[in-house]
Amino acid sequence: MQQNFKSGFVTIVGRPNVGKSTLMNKIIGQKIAITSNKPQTTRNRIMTVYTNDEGQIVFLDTPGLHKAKNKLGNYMMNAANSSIKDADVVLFMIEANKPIGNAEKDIIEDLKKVSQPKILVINKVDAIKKEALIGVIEEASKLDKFDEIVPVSATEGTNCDELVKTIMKYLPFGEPFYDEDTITDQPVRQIAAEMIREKALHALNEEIPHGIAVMIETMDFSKKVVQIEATIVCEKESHKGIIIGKGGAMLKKIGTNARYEIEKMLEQQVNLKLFVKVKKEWRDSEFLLKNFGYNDKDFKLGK
Ligand SMILES: Nc1nc2c(ncn2[C@@H]2O[C@H](COP(=O)(O)OP(=O)(O)OP(=O)(O)O)[C@@H](O)[C@H]2O)c(=O)[nH]1
Ligand SMILES: [Mg+2]
Repeated sequence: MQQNFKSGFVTIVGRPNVGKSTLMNKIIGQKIAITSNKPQTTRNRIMTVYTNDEGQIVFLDTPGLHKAKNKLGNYMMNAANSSIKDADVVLFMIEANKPIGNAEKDIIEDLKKVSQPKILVINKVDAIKKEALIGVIEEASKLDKFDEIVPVSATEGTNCDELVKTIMKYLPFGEPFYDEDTITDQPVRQIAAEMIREKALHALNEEIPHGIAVMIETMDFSKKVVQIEATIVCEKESHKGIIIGKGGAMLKKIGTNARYEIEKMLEQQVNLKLFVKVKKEWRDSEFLLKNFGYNDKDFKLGK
């Protein structure tokens, strides 16, 4: 390992839907975190690793910061806030095509307490005109709380190299934390469950996506075709009907789309069977939340 190698943890925080997971996936060049145009897509802290000749960045993607309305929400906010504590550098992401509002200003106020270097990432520059971007950067400069401001487009990849370089500037020198082959801390089962949840998020509307959890019941690699059985949990009988759809059409669509993604990830053929179950108010049940895998150290009892 060269002597001046850098390594450290970089947390990405921001309001829901600003593109945190999209950016992380783009930089590491692989789809690990699921993304959607619905807020509160990410529910866990997701670690991924990016390594180049200069150093290693361990990214922590976090749930979008919002006012929690249930225990799942509390869990998500704990996951985001504890990730800030673990970081060497904090990325705060906003969207170029939305004005900086009170919600963003409140977070910036909170970030004042953070002693680590902070980079303001202005995402979605592809969605506005160049002239408008200059105005956004000017407004952001007035915030005066950030060590750097980097405009990017996570979907197009614009300026992502520049962002990596900027992050490296602020990382401490040190040995890599993970070997070069490590991409994420997420087990294959978890990524598969998330891919199913993503396809459900894309296919469903209104409040249904927020009340969905996915559990992998079996994942059997013993045959040529991987056998997966998974349950989509929802909160109401009426939601169950919509998820299944007319003659099972909706569930089939979710299943086909999810199978395609899981096959790409595993590089193997998959036979995916989906079931739907109702668990009323699971988002407020500590027992069920833990049962669904939301059980890492960010779970604070009684909050
Ligand atoms: N036009 C445009 N859209 C983007 C860009 N980056 C992300 N998006 C879209 O923004 C939406 C939200 O992206 P996510 O990556 O899921 O956002 P997130 O910040 O991780 O959201 P939460 O997990 O809910 O906090 C998706 O529809 C993305 O395709 C970008 O650079 N340009
Ligand atoms: Mg996300």
